[in-house]
Amino acid sequence: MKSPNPLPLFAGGLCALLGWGASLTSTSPLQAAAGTYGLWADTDQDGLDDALETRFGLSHLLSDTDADGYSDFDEVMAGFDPLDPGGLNQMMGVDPKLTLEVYTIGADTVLTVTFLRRYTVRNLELMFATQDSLRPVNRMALAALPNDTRNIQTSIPGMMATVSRVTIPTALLDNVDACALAVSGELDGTRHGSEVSLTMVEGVRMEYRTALSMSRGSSSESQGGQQGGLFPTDGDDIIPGEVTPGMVCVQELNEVGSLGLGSAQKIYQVSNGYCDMLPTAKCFSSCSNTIGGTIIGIDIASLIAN
Ligand SMILES: [Ca+2]
Ligand SMILES: [Ca+2]
Repeated sequence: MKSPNPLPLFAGGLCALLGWGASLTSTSPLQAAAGTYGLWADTDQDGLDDALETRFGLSHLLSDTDADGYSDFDEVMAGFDPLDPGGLNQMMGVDPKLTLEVYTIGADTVLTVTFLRRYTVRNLELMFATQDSLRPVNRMALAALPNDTRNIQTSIPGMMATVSRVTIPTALLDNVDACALAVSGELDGTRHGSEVSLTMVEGVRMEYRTALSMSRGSSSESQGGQQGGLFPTDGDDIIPGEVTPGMVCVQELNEVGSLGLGSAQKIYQVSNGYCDMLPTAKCFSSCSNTIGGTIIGIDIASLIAN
């Protein structure tokens, strides 16, 4: 685990955004291979950016990949599988949701916060956790960065959706091996939240996902603890030693520590790592070498209870 590098190049500005110093001159930004995805690009205009559609194994050209009448965005927000056609009534009774997604395109990293609600959104807060701390992201610094907010038409009865994106320099994340981001806020008067865990594997920033992506295709049973898979945050990244296209590097985690607000910051150690089937995923020859590594998480339930 590298230590945060306290170089105050942007004292009070971008440094304050994520809570530590970042040296833009000493970093090595990831190289985008073919530039497949444009920043904020949402070619089929369904509310999911192209880079996120790829993460979920969806078509960025078709707003309704499985042609069941519900857009990919609606299905992802409602918690249904956008690759499995559903019944006509599946969108009834969907709850308000707040989600956070992260993707990287070379020197830019996009944080996407999506609200699905009937009425109001209040008291939004973005949190950032490393091995050593959990702290709120500076709201003023966040607002000064390139950002975009749009409303999305949904087919979910009574629900409105808003997608809000902000672009941060990828270099801000280069001094940490493992970190987590979380968003929380009040939707229709009730607190909701979402978190993303990021970790570096052989120079590539990977996202640890438990939801959606792992709900289909993974055939192995967990041996205990939390189970999820590693996905590159940059869809153009070539994974070193990628050996089995269509498989994902599955990680089994055991909680080994916590601190921060009400113990909301969690430290997990990888107890098992192996390749398993998952269409559109990637696995790499050193998957099992990640055993013993650390993944940082934010316990949303305890965070929003504080
Ligand atoms: Ca889209
Ligand atoms: Ca669909």
